[in-house]
Amino acid sequence: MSIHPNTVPHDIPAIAAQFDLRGDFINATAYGSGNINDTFAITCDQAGVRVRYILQRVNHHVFKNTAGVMENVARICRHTLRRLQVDGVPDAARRTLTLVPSRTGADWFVDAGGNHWRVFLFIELARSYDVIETTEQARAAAEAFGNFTKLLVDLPGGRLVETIPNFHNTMWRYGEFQRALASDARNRARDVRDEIAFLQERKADCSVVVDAIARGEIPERVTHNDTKLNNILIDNRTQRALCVIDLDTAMPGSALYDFGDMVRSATSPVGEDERDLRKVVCRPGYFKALALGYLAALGGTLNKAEKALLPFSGKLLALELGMRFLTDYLDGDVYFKTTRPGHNLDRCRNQFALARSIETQMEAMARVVDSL
Ligand code: ADP
Ligand code: GN1
Ligand code: MG
Repeated sequence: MSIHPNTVPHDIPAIAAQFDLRGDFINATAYGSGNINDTFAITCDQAGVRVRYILQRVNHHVFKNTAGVMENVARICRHTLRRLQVDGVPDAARRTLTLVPSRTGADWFVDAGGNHWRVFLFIELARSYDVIETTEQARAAAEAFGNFTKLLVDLPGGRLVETIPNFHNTMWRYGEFQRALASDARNRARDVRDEIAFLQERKADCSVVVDAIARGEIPERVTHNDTKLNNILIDNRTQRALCVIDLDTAMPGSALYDFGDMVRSATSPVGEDERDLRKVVCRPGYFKALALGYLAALGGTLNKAEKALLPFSGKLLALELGMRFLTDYLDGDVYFKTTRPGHNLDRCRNQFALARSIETQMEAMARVVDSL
């Protein structure tokens, strides 16, 4: 395994001291299970009370325009808070991410090594789930992600920065896979003949949404683009979706990317790391719950072409992510954080198994969408 850029240690107390934290630093622990950024929970003593913050290092190998990412995030946070306050929604500070300014009053801090750091208020009494537990969570999460797109319709200040160009351009991703395969930097292609064949048989799927966008049938919307279930905080007490987090990829996109990524991440009873592929299946009850929730928020907004492609979008996003894991495996594990040899390949197989499961259910899924 290569040394991933994210394994480099940092002086966390010194970095925390660069932010306007209201209290004395007590400790910092690595937090969460994200694949990209480094996340820490910081505990401070605030005049006798323990308060926590989230400190994050934005992965600048993944997000090349780190300042653009931070500007997007700051704009979205401010807009969301304003809207919640105008609407008189209670508990507003738990329903949106809130940036804590640096000592110089900026929204983020850049250290001597060029790392971009930010701090959010820690949203307490809520948590994210790597594997969904109930259909009610699925419905609530889908509604929250749908409302996120709705909320950003009138975001002031123009178009958001495209933080990762071509992020969900599946055809471009296919080109990247072909590039990795041709160079075969780690001599690993020989281990993945079946996966390569699986993907090549589905090459035509990769252009379905991008072509529909190019023809003007699918509109551009502000989407989250990383709607896996652990990017939403669910309230411990009410079990309702509380706050959409991980806003780094929020940018112009398609509703199909958000819905598809939810189907991919919330319908299987096991997570992306599961190696027993017999357990990786798309459960129809969870698909229905996601469709119910998403359409409750955006049913009146989505056009006919978008609705018609909702079942396909789950297959597409599972295929796309599996392809991204495969590409990273071929490249030598340089993009996603990995914790064991073959981790990316295992994840690829998991996502391809899920794509296969969705593929067999697309007609039934279409009937569900029609019935809603
Ligand atoms: P990554 O991009 O690496 O996935 P995230 O922004 O999703 O990073 O954060 C990782 C995890 O940290 C989340 O899944 C969530 O559990 C937790 N988290 C992030 N922000 C907050 C917050 N403001 N309050 C509480 N927990 C948070
Ligand atoms: C990454 O940051 P995180 O862990 O929420 C990735 C997503 C993938 C996801 C798969 C910027 O998301 O695109 O779907 O892993 N984010 C980026 O778990 O590449
Ligand atoms: Mg995340």
